[in-house]
Amino acid sequence: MVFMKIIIVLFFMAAFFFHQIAYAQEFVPNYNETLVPEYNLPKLLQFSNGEPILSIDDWNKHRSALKLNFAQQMYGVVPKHSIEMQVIEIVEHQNALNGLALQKQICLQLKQNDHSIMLNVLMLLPKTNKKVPVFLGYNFYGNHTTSNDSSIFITNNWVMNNPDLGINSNKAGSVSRGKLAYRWPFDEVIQRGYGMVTLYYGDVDPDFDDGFKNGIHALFGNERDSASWGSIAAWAMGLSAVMDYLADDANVDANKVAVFGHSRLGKAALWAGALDQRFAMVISNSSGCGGAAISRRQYGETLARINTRFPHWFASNFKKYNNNENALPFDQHQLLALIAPRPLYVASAVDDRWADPKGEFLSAVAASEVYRLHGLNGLPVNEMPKVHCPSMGAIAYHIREGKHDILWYDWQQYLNFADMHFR
Ligand code: GTR
Repeated sequence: MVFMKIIIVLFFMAAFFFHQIAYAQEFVPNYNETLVPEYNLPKLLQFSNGEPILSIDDWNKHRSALKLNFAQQMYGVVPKHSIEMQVIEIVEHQNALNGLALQKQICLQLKQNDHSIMLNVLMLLPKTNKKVPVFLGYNFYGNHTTSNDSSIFITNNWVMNNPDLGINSNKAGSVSRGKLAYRWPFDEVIQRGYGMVTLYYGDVDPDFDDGFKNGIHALFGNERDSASWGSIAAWAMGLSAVMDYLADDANVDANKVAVFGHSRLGKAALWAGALDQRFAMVISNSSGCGGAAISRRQYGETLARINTRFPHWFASNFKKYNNNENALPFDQHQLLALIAPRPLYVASAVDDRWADPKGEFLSAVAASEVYRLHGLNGLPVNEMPKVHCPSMGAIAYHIREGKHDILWYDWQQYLNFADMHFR
């Protein structure tokens, strides 16, 4: 009997495994614009009963329902009870970056009953008595990868293997120190009067499918249903936890915190910005499918593909829409609209077709309607701008040369956008 059960379980495990492999091998992304299916975007200025949204008040009423819908059907609903946060330690270095910056490393503990996690937050700030605006965003492989500064702590948490960075066995070490510094132009950001705040996303929730047993999910118990939160919602919650800290930091202007993220971390930044209105600006760098890009276009990465490859990112309800995008009760232009009227930047790269640059752009164009309702101009253009021709209103968009990455060109635009809205 026991033997039979083992055989049956093994059979199902093998079937699941081969299905995943087969799917991964079968998937051929569409990069042909003429093969993008016809679709109708759900209307932005319409209540779910079909009544028109005519005022900001109407929008705010609808906004809560829309947010809930995104949570239940896509990113997942976060459990209600709150967790405790404590600042365990702040290590300061007055002369970081050759004397240019104040560096702080803050250890935040999030706790619930007997479970706790530690977030290690790295801050680089201009040396001034004034409170400064900051950019807050996750890094992919640990704080120490953002700079060669040997005082930056190395995370003990699980990290994704990456032979190029010398990361094997899911363990970070000093070999990867500074390896991604090109993504973090600390000197220039500080010289422009901004601070930079970053933490490793795996400190909040390690990025693998562990059945939601580790990371921040573990602080909330094991009860789950089809609408329960995935990892993107967990990372969004981590950003809000850091915001809780920043609200009290003496060096930070808490009314000018721009939350940003690249790729999967751009998806997390958008969802954090939609949920937490303390983020005064939101920047999505190549966030693609499940981020800024319109799902209904099915260009590049699709819902079926993202849900198969990363089953832990979203609520399991989201899988209902695999190859069934038209059944979605919303699309990603509505996620962007949840950020209105706060300034929003959407950026793409030419060679990053997987993230569907055009789909990201169209989403920003569509979301502009809600910015206009607020008396703002949204994105100033309706036609896709040429490469390296950023367009900036309350919504901004650019497409740059090159691949899926966050580069100095992107940062230059984000700094200009911040100057436009924060100065
Ligand atoms: C890809 C994934 C994208 C994007 C990217 C990244 O494999 O398909 O949705 O998130 O990873 O985060 O770099």
